[in-house]
This record gives sequence, C-alpha cells and structure tokens, in this order.
Amino acid sequence: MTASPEAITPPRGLARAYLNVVDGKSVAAASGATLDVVGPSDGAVISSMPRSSAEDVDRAVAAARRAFEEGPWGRMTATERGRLLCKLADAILANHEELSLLESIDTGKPARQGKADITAAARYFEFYGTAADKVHGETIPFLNGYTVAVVRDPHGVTAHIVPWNYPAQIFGRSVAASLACGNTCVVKPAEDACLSLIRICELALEVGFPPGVINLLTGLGEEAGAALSAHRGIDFISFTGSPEVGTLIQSAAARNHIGCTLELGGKSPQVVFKDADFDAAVPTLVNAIIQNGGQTCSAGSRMLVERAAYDELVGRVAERFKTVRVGAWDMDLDCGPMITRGQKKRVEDFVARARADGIPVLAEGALAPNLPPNGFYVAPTLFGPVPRTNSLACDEVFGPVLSAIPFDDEEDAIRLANGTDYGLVAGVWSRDAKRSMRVARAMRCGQVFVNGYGAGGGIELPFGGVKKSGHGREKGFEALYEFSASKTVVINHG
Ligand code: TXE
Repeated sequence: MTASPEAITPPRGLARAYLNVVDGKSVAAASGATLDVVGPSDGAVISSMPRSSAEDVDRAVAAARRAFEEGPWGRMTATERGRLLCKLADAILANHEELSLLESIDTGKPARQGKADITAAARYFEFYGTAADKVHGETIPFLNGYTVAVVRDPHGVTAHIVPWNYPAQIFGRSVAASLACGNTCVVKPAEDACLSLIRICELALEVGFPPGVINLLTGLGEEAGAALSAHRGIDFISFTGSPEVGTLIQSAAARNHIGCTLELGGKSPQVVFKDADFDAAVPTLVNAIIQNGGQTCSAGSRMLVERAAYDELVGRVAERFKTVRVGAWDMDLDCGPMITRGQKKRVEDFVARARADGIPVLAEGALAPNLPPNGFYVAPTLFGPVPRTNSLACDEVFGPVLSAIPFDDEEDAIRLANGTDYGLVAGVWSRDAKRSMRVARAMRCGQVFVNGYGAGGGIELPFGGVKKSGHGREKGFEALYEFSASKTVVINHG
C-alpha cells in the first residue's frame, strides 16, 4: 500500500487557519503571530495556529473569570449544565468524521485510532454531563441543635494544559469533568496537535455554551503555557505531560497557593507468570506498546516474564512483533509516525544506546513501503533480556520500544515491577486468582489490570499515578472531587 500525497493533505474544507477561541469568539493572537501546524505523516505544513502570549492569556483568563462570576453559567442548575455537556457530546458525534480526520492528520495516528479517540471524547462529555447533577454532598451528625452539610463548590477558573498524544481524549476527560463541577476553563493545547480541540470549542459555542465558559489558546509551552500556569487569575491546574514540565507546573501552582493534578507518564510493567493464558496475553502485550506508536502514558513498555516461561512467551511475542506495520495515518496500519522530528530522534537515540549497550534485538516491526520521505517514522523494536538497571528498563521512551525482562518468583516480580521512579499502570497475567490479586494489590500505581490491559479508554475508571507519574485522579467520578472543593456548612438551629 502506498500513501499518495493527495491522501495525506487535509481534505477540502479542513485546511484552513485555526484560531483561538476566547470569550465566545474565534480570534488571532494579539500580536498576530502564528505557528505552523505540521502533519507527522509527511512533515508538511497543513495549517497554522496562533502563537499566543501572556497578553492573550490575560484576555482568556479574564473572560473565564467573567463567565464564572457574572455570566449565566454560575446561575444555571447542575442539570442545565449537564444538558449542555450532553449536547456537546452529541455535536462531537454529529461531526465525528471531520474531527477524526483532524485528529489523525494532526497526530499521524491511524484513522481508526483517530475515530476511537473522538468517540471517547464524546463519551467524556456524556459521562460528565449525566454526572453533573449527581455530585451529592453529605451531612454529618454533630452537636444537638446543629445540622452540618458538606457541599461541593467549583474552584472557579481551571487551566488545562493538554499534551499531543491523545488531544481530544485528554481535553474531554479534564474539561468535561471541570465544567460538570461548575468551573469555567482556559485550555492550552500542545503546539504539536491542537486542531480537533479548536473545532470542539467552536462546536461548544454552536450548541449554546455561554461565552467565556470554554476558552482555548494555542502557543508554545514556555510562552502561553508558562503564562497560563503562573497566572494569578486561575484557581486550579490540570496538567498532562512530561515530569520536567510537571515540576514547573507544581511550582507555579504552589506560588499561587492553588491545587493541581499532574499526569506525567510511566514505565508500566506487564507481569506475566508461567501459568498465564498466552493466547490472550500475546496480542495484548504487543498492542499495549504499539498503540499510538507507544506514545501513550500507560503504554505497557516493560514485559516482565517468569523465567521458566521466558523463552516461550518472548518467542511468541517476537513472532507477533514482526508482523507490526507502520504507516501514514490514512493507511490505517498498526501504528503511525512519531509526533515530531524531535520525538522520532528521542526514540531512535534510545534504540541506538540500547544496541550500543549490547542488548539483543529480538524483533522489529516494518515500515510500510513508499512512505512519504519526510514523515517521522520509526521501526518498532523488541529488546531482551534488558538489564534491570539499563535506561531502557527504567526511563520512559514514549515510542514503540518494548523491553523484555525475566523474573524469578512472585516476590522478585513485585520488586521489579515497582522498581522504577514511575507508577501509573500495571498488568498482571496469571490463571491463579489468589496470586493475581496479591500481585495487583502490591503494585504501586494508580491502575492495575488482571488478565487484560487498557479497557478501551476506561472513561469510568479513575486514572492517575504515584511517584514520578504524578498525583491526582482524572476520569471516572473521582475526577469530580478534584475539580471541586468541599465546603462545610454548620447550621445552629437549637
Ligand atoms: O512534553 P511537555 P513533550 C512525556 C514523554 C515525552 C516527553 C516530552 O516521555 O517524550 O514527555 O514530551 C506544555 N509551562 N510525555 O516535550 O513539554 C506543552 O505546550 C507550561 C508524557 O511534548 O511536557 C504541552 O501542552 N506548559 C505525556 C504540554 O505542556 C508547558 C504526554 C506537554 O508538553 C511548558 C506528553 C511550560 N514551561 C509527553 N512547557 C503523558 N503523560 O501522557 C511545555 N508545556
């Protein structure tokens, strides 16, 4: 299969300049400056976005503040807010084709992954739309003559700094939860992928969101992102990205005495015991590192295998790994290109260092023939056995690189699984229910899957990390507690 240049160019009507959405209007940056939007499948410029500055951030935060304090948003009931969120979910589904194309062209992800991501984004708005009027508080027995109610208040203006790997999904999970709580939002998408988010913000206005409730500005992390996270007018920050920038966000939040959630990626282990169902495990183990080219915070990047079954399982994974095909978004193969030239180099550097360290390559996937020469493609690689202290076994690659590592027994498996700085997700594969449960409970992370991995987006499932993977929980009902604060109302009627 070959990718024709025509197929990679955005279909007619989608190729336009994209603008910020601030106070209910589409606007350019105050300076008029723009940045190129580059398609990873062929490295070509496909559009432009505003290069927002601190001045644009000021305007967006002021609009969000007005909408929170003076606009109709604060006077709406939770049910009315929820209905609007559900209307946006419907609008996302009604524009599914356009949004999926934007997502795939902008990120390079295979067409079916782009479609799945847009479906998931709609589902976040539906989930939180229907949850908005179910954020019940509680009453607490207290002194005689008193009634104590604990109610939940929105924070006010929430800032959302979104990465490029799952733009629409991560926008949906944090913005929908925040809106359901009654906050207003200012969103800064990644400079490397922003188109679907701009379009969703435009749709929000079309379905009747009041001006200023959802504001979005594009730009560079160190300019617009830094100005937003340091802004004194915001009340909470939701950040997904690298640990390095997470540290900056946490410091900015501390300076303004506000809260934040940080989701900072992982080095997630899949622990496979010799009694596991290999037929079920093998495709999942491969998919968990291949999906989105491994550019997934919860990618199963470490395959820990009981020594007695190491050769058999790793052999089967290697056979499957060799069938993996990489191509442009419109080829809809197993995975697409890396997001940027820089990300491609980062992955290639990891692979080169591992080879130089003498770690055996067990299998490689293949690039489809006749790929556009300037796309950011890398070949998926399976290494093993990877020494436990090697960088490949400890550091997040964020690419399609899987490390196989043998372990001796249950205790060794737990030590090894918990032995990195990260703690986001883990997988446990065994037919022994008691052992699976013991190991799952011993994992130091935010989510563990037993005899499976990924759970299709898991909109309903609380998600987040420990250690270097960050803190706070998004997704599920638990996110509603992050985006709101309790207030205790003590009534003396004695
Ligand atoms: O992340 P950045 P990058 C990891 C992954 C990847 C590495 C680098 O390992 O290889 O991070 O990716 C904004 N103040 N993850 O460089 O820079 C930026 O504009 C405020 C894991 O893309 O952290 C973007 O919107 N904001 C991950 C967002 O932060 C700033 C997803 C993420 O970009 C900023 C992405 C600043 N000073 C990368 N600098 C996950 N957890 O899924 C940048 N930003």
